[in-house]
Amino acid sequence: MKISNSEIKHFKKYGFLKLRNFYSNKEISSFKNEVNVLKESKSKKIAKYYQLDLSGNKNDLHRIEYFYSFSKVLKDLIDSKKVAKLLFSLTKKKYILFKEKINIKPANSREDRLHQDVQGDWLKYSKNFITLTISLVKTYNKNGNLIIDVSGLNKDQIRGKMFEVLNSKQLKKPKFKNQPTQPGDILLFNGFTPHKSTKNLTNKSRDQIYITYCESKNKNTRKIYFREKFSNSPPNLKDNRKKFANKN
Ligand SMILES: O=C(O)CCC(=O)C(=O)O
Repeated sequence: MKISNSEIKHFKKYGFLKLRNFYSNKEISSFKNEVNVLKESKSKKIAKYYQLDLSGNKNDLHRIEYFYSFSKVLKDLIDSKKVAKLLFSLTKKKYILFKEKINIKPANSREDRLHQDVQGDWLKYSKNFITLTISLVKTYNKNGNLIIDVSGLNKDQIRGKMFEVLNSKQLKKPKFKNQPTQPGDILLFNGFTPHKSTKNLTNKSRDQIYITYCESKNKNTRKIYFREKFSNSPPNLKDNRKKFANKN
């Protein structure tokens, strides 16, 4: 798939880009099968995170991370020439894998609050990140599609504090726009681009794959990142926070 000059310009100007039908139905069904295998996997080598649902009574799997070496299908996707070419067209630089995760937004689950990815203290690993989001299902406002600040005014600078929810008042004239997708569509956004998503108020899971690449000469960047992440935030089987039903 060849990306046009206007799409490249769009990414540079606004810090994000949506591309329709980047993956075929066949590719998506193979990714979905693999995600289901990982959901069921009992392996302690991949990292799973659970979160309370909106009732505050049920712990649901909501993130799977660190599967690169344990899933051939997803490793091939991450390392594919198709993605490398796309990233090179957008940046003219060589990007390497920073982190990989599957964001599961189960039925009846909470929102993801406004943030810039670099607020996770990412700037110590690299100055530039791009996340490739692949929709495995249709996403729309009711099941919590991604909502991106499309103003292009906040895509080059960190605006929020580390590990804190971003307040839209901290942003320069943000313009939030829903980013509904069909299976096979992708969204690309950089590490500064503010984004969030609403609750999933449907009875089906909203599953997306998020692969983040970064510009770094250090081949161990991902390893170092995950080592630090797991020591600060180890995989959990239970969301230990107090019940927060409908508060956020
Ligand atoms: O899965 C979502 O809806 C948003 C997640 C997100 O913003 C993130 O993982 O950085």
